[in-house]
Amino acid sequence: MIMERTFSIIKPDGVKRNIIGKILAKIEESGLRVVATKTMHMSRREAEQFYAVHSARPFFGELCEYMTSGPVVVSVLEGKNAVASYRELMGATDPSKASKGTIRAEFGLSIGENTMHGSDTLENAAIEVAYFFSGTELVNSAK
Ligand code: YYY
Ligand code: MG
Repeated sequence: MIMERTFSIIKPDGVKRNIIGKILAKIEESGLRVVATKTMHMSRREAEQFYAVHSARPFFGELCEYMTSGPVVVSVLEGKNAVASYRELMGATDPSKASKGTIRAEFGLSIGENTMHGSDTLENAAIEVAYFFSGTELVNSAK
């Protein structure tokens, strides 16, 4: 079995509404394991760097403003095909278009306040994990 790691953020709207546990439960129920997690409050610089790929998009300023508006929960998730399976569990970017049963369909408020981030490729997952976690914060998961 090919195990992968992906990077997840519970965005400020999720933390504000006190649904961290509900979201992590859904992640665990899907078969993924949380191998590292912490609450943090991103600085403007961290948000801008994290979303640098979107810097030319019209929503960039609003996105960075929002991501720094309150604490977030950053996690590293491990499992079979973790990158794709977590994207599927999150659902489409716009919660109104996300499939029933996905986290964004259940909890997302709008395309901006869509509760979750998940890496889109294995390569970006490795970059994003390394951006927020040091090697000593990552454990070996129980097999
Ligand atoms: O990967 P994903 O989060 O599903 O979407 P992206 O296209 O990478 O956009 C990142 C982030 O930007 C999205 O989660 C919300 C915000 N955003 C927005 O506010 N308005 C858009 N039209 C597109 C994206
Ligand atoms: Mg994306």
